Amino acid sequence: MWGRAAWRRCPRGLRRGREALLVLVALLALVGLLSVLRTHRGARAAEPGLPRTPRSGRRDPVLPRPPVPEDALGARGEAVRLQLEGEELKLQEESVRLHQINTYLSDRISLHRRLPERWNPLCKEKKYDYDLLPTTSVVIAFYNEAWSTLLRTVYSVLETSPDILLEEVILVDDYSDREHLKERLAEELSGLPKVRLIRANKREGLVRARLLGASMAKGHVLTFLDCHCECHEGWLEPLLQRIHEEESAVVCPVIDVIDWNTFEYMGNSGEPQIGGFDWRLVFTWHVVPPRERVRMRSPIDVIRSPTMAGGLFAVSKKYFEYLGSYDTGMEVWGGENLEFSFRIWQCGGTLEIHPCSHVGHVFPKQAPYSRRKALANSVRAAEVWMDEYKELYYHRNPHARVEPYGDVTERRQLRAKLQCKDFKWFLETVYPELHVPEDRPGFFGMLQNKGLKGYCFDYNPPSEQDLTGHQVILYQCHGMGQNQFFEYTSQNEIRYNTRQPEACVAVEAETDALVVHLCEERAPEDQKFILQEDGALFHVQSGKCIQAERTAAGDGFVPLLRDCTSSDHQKWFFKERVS
Ligand SMILES: [Mn+2]
Repeated sequence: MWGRAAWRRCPRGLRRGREALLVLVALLALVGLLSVLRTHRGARAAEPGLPRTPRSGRRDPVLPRPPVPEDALGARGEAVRLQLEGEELKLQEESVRLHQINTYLSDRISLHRRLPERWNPLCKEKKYDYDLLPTTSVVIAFYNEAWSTLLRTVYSVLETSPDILLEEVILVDDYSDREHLKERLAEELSGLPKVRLIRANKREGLVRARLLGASMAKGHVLTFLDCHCECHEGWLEPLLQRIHEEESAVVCPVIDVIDWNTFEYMGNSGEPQIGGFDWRLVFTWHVVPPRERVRMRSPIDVIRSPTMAGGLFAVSKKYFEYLGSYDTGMEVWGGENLEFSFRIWQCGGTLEIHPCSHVGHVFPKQAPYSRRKALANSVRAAEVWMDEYKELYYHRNPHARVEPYGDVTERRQLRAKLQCKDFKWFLETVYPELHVPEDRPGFFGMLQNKGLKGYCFDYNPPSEQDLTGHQVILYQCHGMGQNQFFEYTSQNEIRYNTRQPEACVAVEAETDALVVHLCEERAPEDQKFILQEDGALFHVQSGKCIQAERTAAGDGFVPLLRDCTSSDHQKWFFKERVS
């Protein structure tokens, strides 16, 4: 699902200053102090079986939902398409340019709209002992978010969360400069119960903005939400119930898509997908594997997930601190979700998705800001958690090797202190579905031609969900890995395995062109090639060799099957780097 893979979060990061460090140190000290002070309160919820008195407060939502007329725009989460022209149309287009979300439409949809019921009907029958469940602080960081998407998030939390469970909503403004987020926002929020607004004094980036919010939180559980969400009925109880049962569980809601253009809520009650990653360390979504279905006792049991998307999750505050909260060496959003996922699993926790907890999230049209700095985050994750498997990542992203990623000494010390398991354990136990490349020396990297100098195998599928079926071409070798990365395996496959699922070079019957198909458990005959000692690439099934040739149209070069000769245009070799 491209929309979900393109998952982005709101605030951006800026460069970290010495000042920020000082603030952080002070905050961490405060966190430590607060957690000591709170130990007494925390102890009660952790001991089931003791008699306890019902808490004061109500099981009803913090705020009742005001009635919204049935015929109001998008009143039940349905798609809205405004018929606009002239000035109005311009304003709508402008809002999309600015936010990558149609905020012009959002401003015309009620902040209190209802969502259609899109959970498994069994969820409705679940009973909770509200007096036993821990309380939560909902932390929402934002940077220059549009008014209506932000406010709808806040109202949605207040109008769906039981009063007895919601300690507070903490909004963290990561130094926004838009006018509507200044006085006007403070004023609007001051009229709402349980809502606190915290302002950063400078741009912190989302990781540190969230930590700022977490450090002030009074609830037992931290629930992080993105700043353009809408909560489905009953979203909170399952998360808190699970953490009540198992303090080391980090639990994500099902993230339902809200369309960036029509604001249609596209949740569905079917089985949710779980998180994975590919060897570029890009987050991916997958169907629940059979082994996990066997483990689950019912369709509404939690689903274990190797990784999380990052924006939405609940975690015991104590356990979050034990795990080392966030890696504050990360400046921007991106890659931190994989780092946290590895850390949770390798250090003894579990990462789960609860099928009964649904939260809608507006996935923007495209990332509203550059992803460049997220590279350092991925490198930090690889350096601290992946052991020798980090090489598989570097092979596919050679430029990551030279990316400055700061100091990870403390994070490695944390790993040692918590006696975390190694990455091999993670791959074998938590994510056995992920194919681990062999990357034998001399058999991966750019697949370069000898006769046509400087040209390499190149495969550029039009999009992530349209990965197979296209032709392999030859293009000038660029040494950046990615779409020019291939691996020759001991199964005689030429794998295009920077992405998930893994793809393999194949020859379609009756043609002489090379295309890319999904790899299979055992390499099918049309995917078998023998890389001979003299550099010839022999296709076993057809008995022909791969040759570099100019295309019929004359506008480029392609590898084609031809009768074997001794031509240098039929000689190939792997190279890791350009120079
Ligand atoms: Mn977002």
